[in-house]
Amino acid sequence: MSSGLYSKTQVNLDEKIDLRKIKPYGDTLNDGKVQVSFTLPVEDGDQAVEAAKLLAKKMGLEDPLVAHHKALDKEFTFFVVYGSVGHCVNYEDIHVEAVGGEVLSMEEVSAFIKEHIGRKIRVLGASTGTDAHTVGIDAIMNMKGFAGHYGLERYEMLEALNMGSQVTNEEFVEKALALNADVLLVSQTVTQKNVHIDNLVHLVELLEAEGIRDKVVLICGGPRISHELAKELGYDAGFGPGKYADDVASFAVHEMVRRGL
Ligand code: B12
Repeated sequence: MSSGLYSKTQVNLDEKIDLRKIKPYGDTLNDGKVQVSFTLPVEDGDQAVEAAKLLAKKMGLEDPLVAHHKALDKEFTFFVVYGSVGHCVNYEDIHVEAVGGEVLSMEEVSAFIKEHIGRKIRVLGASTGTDAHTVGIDAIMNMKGFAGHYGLERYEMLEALNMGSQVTNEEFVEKALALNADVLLVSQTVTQKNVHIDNLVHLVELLEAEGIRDKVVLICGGPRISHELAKELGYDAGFGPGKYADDVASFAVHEMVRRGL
């Protein structure tokens, strides 16, 4: 990360960027332009547009402009509003808890396992609780992979089983015990009413009750999962969008070796 003032040469900026006070960039540096979208439970029309504008002002947007409004049905309207924010953040003060560590290729993961663990690793994954979304866990596990990254099922030194979606925590733990799994992968996509938090915590409690929490590498992932949240909930790591099988496998094998599993 750079510090203090610097100039970006790839865009035509005649001002210096001060990383201690960054604001959104719209048309010009520091104009603070943002776009927000939301739905209001009212019929589309002039009054609804005014309501959206007022709400945007209350959110702190200056000069809000309702750029788009569309009736979803008779009682709901969707809005896109542009405006400027006056706030800025100090980029240099931000410290993010990230998984970190070296990311190995699929072949390097296999070589690493052969050299440091000396046996195949058993990986169990599922989208748990009531969550019906499978694409995230499939992206990590399926043989064919996702976005150019082969999934864990293709890794020579991994035995990977994907249980699919809506797997209860009890079924998941039962399977983990039956397989003597080394690595557990949990996907959570629905976060409404924090259902993912309750579900993820419940799984940790079950693993602890069975006495196997310390014997596995426990990883969760999903569009709204951060490493920081995962750690808070008692997981070893958390992965969100833009992370693939190689990120997960690299973390898991290093973690196994680090903990002597
Ligand atoms: C496809 C989809 C569906 C499909 C799912 C089909 C299937 N077989 O999976 C269907 C139509 C069934 C569906 C249903 C529902 N859906 Co839906 N769905 C989506 C949609 C359009 C795409 C999700 C997706 O596939 N993303 C692609 C994958 C690859 O991305 P990803 O999950 O983020 O995965 C990446 C990372 O997060 C990470 N990752 C993910 N999991 C894991 C796990 C581990 C271990 C690791 C390491 C990494 C990892 O790696 C992946 C690759 O980088 C999203 C909206 C959107 N555009 O995102 C809504 C969305 C997720 N759905 C939503 C909702 C609300 C629902 C329903 C509740 C709707 C309803 N009222 O019935 C139901 C779910 C019911 C239930 N019981 O779960 C909301 C969730 C809101 C929230 N935050 O809670 C979204 C965001 C739509 C929205 N804007 O409202 N849905």
